[in-house]
Amino acid sequence: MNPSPFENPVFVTAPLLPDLDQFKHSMESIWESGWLTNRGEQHQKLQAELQSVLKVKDLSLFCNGTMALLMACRALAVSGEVITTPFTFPATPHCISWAGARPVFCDINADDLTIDPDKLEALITPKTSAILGVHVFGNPCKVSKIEEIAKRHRLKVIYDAAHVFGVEVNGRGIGEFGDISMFSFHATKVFHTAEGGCLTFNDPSLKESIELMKNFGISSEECVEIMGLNGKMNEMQAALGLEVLKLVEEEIAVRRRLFEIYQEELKELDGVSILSPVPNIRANYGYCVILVDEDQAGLSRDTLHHELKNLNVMTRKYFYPLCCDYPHYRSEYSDSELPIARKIAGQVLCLPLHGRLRTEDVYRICNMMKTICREASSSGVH
Ligand code: T4K
Repeated sequence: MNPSPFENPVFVTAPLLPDLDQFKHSMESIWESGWLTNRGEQHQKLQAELQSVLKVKDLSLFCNGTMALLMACRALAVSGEVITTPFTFPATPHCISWAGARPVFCDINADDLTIDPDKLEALITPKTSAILGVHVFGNPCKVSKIEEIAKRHRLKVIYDAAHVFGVEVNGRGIGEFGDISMFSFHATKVFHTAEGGCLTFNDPSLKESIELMKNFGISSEECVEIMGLNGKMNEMQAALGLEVLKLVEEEIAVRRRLFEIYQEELKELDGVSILSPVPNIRANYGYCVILVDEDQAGLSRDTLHHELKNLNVMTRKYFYPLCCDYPHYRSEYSDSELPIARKIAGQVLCLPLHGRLRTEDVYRICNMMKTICREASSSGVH
């Protein structure tokens, strides 16, 4: 029997929302204080709490992750060429370009979808100033190898840590690796402030320049020291973050249970493999990612995406197209380059995963997928 569609669309994610009365209470105290932005009380509280939750030496809050990443590139004075991955959100290469450097795309590993350090070294030229790795879908880059290459060639290392809130590698906060890491606190992330983000860093001398940069370069009433911009997080964002933070551990636990159902239910689906957290990490279950091998599954990723959409299941093709295929970067790359990234971009699909989903919704989505795959292989339609 054909599965019946969900009554309402099931999105790939849905924001974690705190109790509204509790949030109103926070808003009242902001109203009473008359202090809405520029390092207010909520901002300072959130900064302190995140420092301990993320297990990092220092951090600086931002209005969004993209602005934070741009300022990380500027704070480290990247120039010339920056080696990065094509399998990411547009923000990653765009920040390199806005900082005045050229993104050079390196292929990815098929096992964890992060930048492949074994292919990285061949791309280093006298113009290379930095490596910008992305911890994709919660899986950390191969940080030790990258650190070793960067040291040998005296390169800066920036991590786009938009997807890895709360992730730890062998007990260390993921934000400790590299020179600077950027976390996104967008509404679609495990932890969020509606829009927001932060930079984490170990070198205390970076603090001053980052703080100056995100506040127009103003160091005192009469002194504008550098050419900064406005990257500040406001009090309403910070207050939302403080409330969301109280719920994050439970959110991750619920996501983990739902993820394990997907894992169990989909394990015998031919040609469909699920991306599992790599060993030795504390995962955050931000995404449920599958790869569809058309030859084995008997249907393409696009067909599965389309069929699920007809049943009101709104999966997403993160990250297709690859960044190297955007018009801005396209002329520099041919179709035969970056073979693993190209293959993965053609197979990847993100399934709904968030704490507002019910267990029965996940079973229902898995059953829908089994029916779609069964019918495709019996009819031979790709
Ligand atoms: N680096 C990486 C690796 C990133 O993935 C991102 C952002 C960034 C950098 C940049 O960080 P920020 O500057 O954003 O802090 C979404 C997010 O908007 C984006 O933040 C995220 N990555 C990306 C992976 O996913 P879209 O274009 O797919 O968003 P949208 O509006 O289609 O939302 C996805 C689904 O989420 C919707 O179908 C429904 C649900 N949703 C969304 C919003 C905004 C809600 O239920 N409520 C909401 O308020 O990019």
